[in-house]
Amino acid sequence: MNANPQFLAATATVDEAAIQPLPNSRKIYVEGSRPDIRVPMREISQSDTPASFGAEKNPPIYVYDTSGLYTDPAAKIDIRSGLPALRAAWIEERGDTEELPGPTSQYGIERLNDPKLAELRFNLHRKPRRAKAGKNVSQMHYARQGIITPEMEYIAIRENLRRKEYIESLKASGPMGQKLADLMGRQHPGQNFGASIPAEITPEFVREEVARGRAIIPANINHPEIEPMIIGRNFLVKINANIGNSAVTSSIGEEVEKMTWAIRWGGDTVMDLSTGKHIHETREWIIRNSPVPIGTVPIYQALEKVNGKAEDLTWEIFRDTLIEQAEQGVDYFTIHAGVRLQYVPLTAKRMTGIVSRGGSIMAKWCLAHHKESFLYTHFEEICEIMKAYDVSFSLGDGLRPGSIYDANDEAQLGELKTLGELTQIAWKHDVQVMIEGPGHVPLHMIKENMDLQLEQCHEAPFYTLGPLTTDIAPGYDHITSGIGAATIGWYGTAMLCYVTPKEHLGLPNKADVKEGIITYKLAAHAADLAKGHPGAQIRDNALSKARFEFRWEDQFNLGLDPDKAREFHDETLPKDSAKVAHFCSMCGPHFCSMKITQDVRDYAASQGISDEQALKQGMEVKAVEFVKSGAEIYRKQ
Ligand code: IRN
Ligand code: FE2
Repeated sequence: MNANPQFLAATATVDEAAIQPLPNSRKIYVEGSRPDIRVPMREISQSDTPASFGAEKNPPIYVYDTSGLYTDPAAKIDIRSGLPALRAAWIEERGDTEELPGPTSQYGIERLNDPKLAELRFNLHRKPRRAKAGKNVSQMHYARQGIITPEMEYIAIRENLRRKEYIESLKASGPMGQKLADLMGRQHPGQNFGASIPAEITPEFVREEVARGRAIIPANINHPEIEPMIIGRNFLVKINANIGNSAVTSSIGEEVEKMTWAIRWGGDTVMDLSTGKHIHETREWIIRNSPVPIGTVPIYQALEKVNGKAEDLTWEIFRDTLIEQAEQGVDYFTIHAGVRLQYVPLTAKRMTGIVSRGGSIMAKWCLAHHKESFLYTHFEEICEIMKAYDVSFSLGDGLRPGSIYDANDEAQLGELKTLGELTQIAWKHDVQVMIEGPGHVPLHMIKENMDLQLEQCHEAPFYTLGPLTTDIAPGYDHITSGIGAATIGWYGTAMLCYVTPKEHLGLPNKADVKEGIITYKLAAHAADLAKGHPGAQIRDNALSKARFEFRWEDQFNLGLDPDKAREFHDETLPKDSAKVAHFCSMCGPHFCSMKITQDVRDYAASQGISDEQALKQGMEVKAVEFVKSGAEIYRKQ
């Protein structure tokens, strides 16, 4: 990374392309019980059904929006001052926190006093907050006292996506609307393996799930900029995108840009895995500009502080790092406290040993000192820090399998059991917890992994890296893992950590980040559908209808990646007229099944018979018609 602090000024503007609203999309805000609860959603508008299909009005649909103010044309974006502190009033009015005069971590104080860093220092006047002595400011603590926070209400509105209102307004719009409401509202029941998702998410339901530990709301009091979200198996499946510089690449500006890019395509949380120089400053810039929760792996930075020598790590250095990051506003910490001394020898039998970075750092420390991990022995003290800022645990899977060969082995399952014990300790402190999972697991072993996690970790949300379902496709591991992610999401995993095409090969660039996100968005949605998440199918139904009616623009815009869909369509049929054509280049004009089906329906309607009867009775007649019309098209060309 460039040593000259000036580099930041040069790159500190948001990429214009990344902040345009998506095509035919508009950001709307749904207001809650108070005017400062304004929940963003993306409204995608559609064109009318062509006359030949019945000239219906297709009302806009609403989708989950993670992109923050960046896609709101009314917002003024200045990444040098950061996003507005949406939650500041909610945090303050609870009366249980206090503003500190400045950072209290030793490292934070050093950075603040280093004149060489003046240019890189973000938002000089921001003062960190901390719980008042004896107070616990976690969402779980409030939930367990029966308090519904504004964050919980916000989340309830967000998860419902105006589905009920959408269906009601369709119904109210006349007979055509009623028909549409029926079409849009119908979905397969799904199979959810014990999850229980209500038809309508209420703030009280959010509270109950958080109190029970079945869901978490990552929301550090020092990250008031976030738009609250929830991770739990009775809610929409979420995805995480990893970003971060290494010693060799990227600048702060680039990392901020990767974050805005990741949320544009649907990243629900972002993890900053930076290990290079200026980690502290990079993180500050990312947090101040991020509307989604930010996670980190604090042991990475602690390791930097001891110049990469794992054996030199101490509890004191780690503790100071936790406080430093908690005061900056990190919303969840990956902590590999399940890597216990006794498990390390079990990894000797493996094909690929320990593949987790954090896991290998801790294993090395344990072996070098022949001592139990300080993360494990100081776990209660870590809980004390977590509850003073409301940082959630993401208990790391330091012993996850790094190959199909090692899947569900003793080391992995031993660690999982320990993570379950630690969960109960954290819950004793009302600290929020999710559990990280693998890794590499073949399809037939995924269910066992999920079931064990639910049982041993007492239904704390599972957060898995894929898993990759085969090892034979370097370059395509977003796909090998997307298959596993959809599967484990269906079984009950609450958040899926994305894998990009560069997995095992190199650091992802912007294109890889997008590819990883879209792949994981579709895996998460496939899981929601399979679980029968209420209303999940509305978007599928809308897109299918657009596809059937040859509303090409709507088909692109309702999809996860409108740009790519349009680009692919343009490759073979570039003309504007092709966007209204009743065929695509895949089958051409003569073999389009959708067109043929519509012809069958029209024929049935004209004969006053059902589609099936039409198919039976009219086959021969239709056959002759098709030959004729086909011949006509040939002549025209
Ligand atoms: C997610 C589930 N299991 C692991 N992860 C992610 O892997 C975690 O959230 C973080 O982004 C990264 C940590 O990697 P190491 O340190 O375990 O390799
Ligand atoms: Fe791997």
